[in-house]
Amino acid sequence: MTDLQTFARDIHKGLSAPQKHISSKYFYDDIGSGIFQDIMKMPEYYPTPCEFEILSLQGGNMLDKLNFDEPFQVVEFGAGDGIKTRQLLKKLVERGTEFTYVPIDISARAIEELVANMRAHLPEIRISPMIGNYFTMMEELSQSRVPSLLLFLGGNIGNYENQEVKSLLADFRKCMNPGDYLLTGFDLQKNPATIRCAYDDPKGITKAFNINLLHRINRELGGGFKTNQFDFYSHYNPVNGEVRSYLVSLVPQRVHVQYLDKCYDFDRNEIIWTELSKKYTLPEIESVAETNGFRVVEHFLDCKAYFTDSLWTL
Ligand code: AVI
Repeated sequence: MTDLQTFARDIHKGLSAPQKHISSKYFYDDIGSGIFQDIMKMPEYYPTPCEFEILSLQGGNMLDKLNFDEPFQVVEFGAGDGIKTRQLLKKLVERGTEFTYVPIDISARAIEELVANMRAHLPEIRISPMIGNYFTMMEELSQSRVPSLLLFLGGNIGNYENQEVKSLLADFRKCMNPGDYLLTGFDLQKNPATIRCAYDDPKGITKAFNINLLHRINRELGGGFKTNQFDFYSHYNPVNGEVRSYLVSLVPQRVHVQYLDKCYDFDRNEIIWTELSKKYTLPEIESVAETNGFRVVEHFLDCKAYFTDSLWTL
């Protein structure tokens, strides 16, 4: 099945379900990835500066915990622009450690920019980029016996539901050997108002990020969405730590999607669920690690305790 066929199949499945749903993984086409870059620059979106602080100030402490006695690889899933990761890699270079950086991203454009940036700032590092989705790349990596530090940063794990977290971690385990490490970014529970502002910004950048899903269906599948007939709603539940985001149909409407040759009906105020962004507590993170066969080495938190990069081993 081509990527377009998979996209079409998932859109049909999601829009014909009783509770309409479009997976947040479809946010990240070239335009959506650009909007996400803008989100990361918003003053309300705290995860990026918090994780930057952790990697800049505590990268050395993290490296002290690694027990590699031969050259290793640093494999990053969903590498994005790599600016935060550069803080950690810089420390490795300063120590004269021998390693290869393997950034993996679905977007060829993102990988090209990252490699160019990395070469400009840290010309001495060996980079072996991979373009594609995590799952295909993990298959390839599971054949490798090179000692590895896997990075899954940015709080991406928060976008996965419980069951998906389990299978993602099982996939990570498959590409790891005893003595390898996994460093995962988790957004932590905090004042609910701080979280609400990060996911419903006054300039409407997060709204544009969500509405781009409809533009993407229009562009790639010949959809007939009138995007001004949809609004955005996002809600943080401090009891379970979940931010859930939605598109809301402002009028009763029928939308035709050419590629699928199907129509989808929306009632006034009907919602399409677009994203889960789960916020964790430290005990929850420990329980996720243990129930999935990992041992927590250490949690590295920023000074406000908003975010943690959690180092695990097998
Ligand atoms: C990519 N991911 C970790 C972001 C998050 O915070 O859940 C995506 C995002 N959605 C809205 N704003 C940012």
